[in-house]
Amino acid sequence: MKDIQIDKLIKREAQRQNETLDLIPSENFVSAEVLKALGSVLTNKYAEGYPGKRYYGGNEYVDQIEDLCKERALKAFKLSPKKWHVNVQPYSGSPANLAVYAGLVPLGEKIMGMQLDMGGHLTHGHKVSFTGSAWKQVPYGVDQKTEVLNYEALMALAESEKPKLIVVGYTAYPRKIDFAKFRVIADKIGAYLMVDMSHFSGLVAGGALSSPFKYADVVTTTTHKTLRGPRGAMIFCKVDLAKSIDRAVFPGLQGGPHVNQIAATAVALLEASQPAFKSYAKQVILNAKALANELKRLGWRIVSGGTDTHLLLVDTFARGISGKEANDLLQENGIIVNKNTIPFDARPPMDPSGIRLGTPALTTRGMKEKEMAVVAAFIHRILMEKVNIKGEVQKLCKKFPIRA
Ligand code: DSN
Repeated sequence: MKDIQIDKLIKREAQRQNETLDLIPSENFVSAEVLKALGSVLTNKYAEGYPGKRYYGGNEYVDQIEDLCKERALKAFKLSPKKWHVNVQPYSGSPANLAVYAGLVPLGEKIMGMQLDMGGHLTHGHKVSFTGSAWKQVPYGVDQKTEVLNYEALMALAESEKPKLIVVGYTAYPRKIDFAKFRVIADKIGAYLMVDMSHFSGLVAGGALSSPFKYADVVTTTTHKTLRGPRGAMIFCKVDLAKSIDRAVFPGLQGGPHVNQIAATAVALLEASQPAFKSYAKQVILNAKALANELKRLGWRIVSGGTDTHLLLVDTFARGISGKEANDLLQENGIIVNKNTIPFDARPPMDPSGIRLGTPALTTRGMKEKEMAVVAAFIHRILMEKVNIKGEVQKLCKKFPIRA
């Protein structure tokens, strides 16, 4: 690159990624092919509209790219185009969720979503998000004793509040979700059931977690988490909702789609349809379980007692260490996590009681259960003995270089 300042910073970031352990559950490392599509000439093109119906000329190849991406998206999740439609234009997860509400829920109506501090997302109707001012959130959480969803309580809440749409799928919930039970709840009150599978879509594509498509009316996902694609998002919906969703995305909320991003998503979807991705998805969960079990053995309280997915929440404050303190100590040693509230947290979000750990990125580097035990021991020593083991962390990183 001629721009030496940016070039230097990109190289430093690559080095940072290589020399640290990324345990942020929403991050991952894309392939060289995904990067190539993302950095291609497709970024030069305007393509407002949809394939065959664009507002600009010169879209003959772009149309084929978007159609191919849609075809691969349906195939990756084993969906029939007779029943399911997909929109691959959302710029990211937040506009995707906003588009669903804009397309299906009249302004001012109720959306039932998980509270942010219990593991939900801002765009599930939190008051500081536009989704919480344009619509009214009916917040729900987990059971205080078990720290998992209580479906009877959810049914009672839905029946009393009668939201028009229920959002399921979270950013910090380590357990399996019973989509069938949510379907029963939604049917009881005539609400749409929307699953935001952003965190676990790669695990669904890889067959390691059960699919929400049998039960949901709409499914949103980002493309850059467990799915291991570029930053972006997709909205899947039943075909009868396609017009409302497409109109909400464009021209409702967005202008020209990012064609380079759509092409890179298509590449990632092809990768996610390969047998190797099945092993990856399975290993992500095995690794998360191994990490949780080892931390438990070392005396750490794991929220809900463990994990069924790619992530876990550690109640560090149970040992007198705040989430921020844990985050900072780990970062000094090259272990990158994020501080996180735990259910019914008495501490503020900027310095909560826990940390959130996830295994998608380390699994992409090729790490397995054996390495998870080493990582758990690193975390334990850093937090309990306040040792500096940056060198040991780097040594492990070197054994598992990032391939792209
Ligand atoms: N920010 C993402 C996460 O880390 O979970 C959700 O969008």
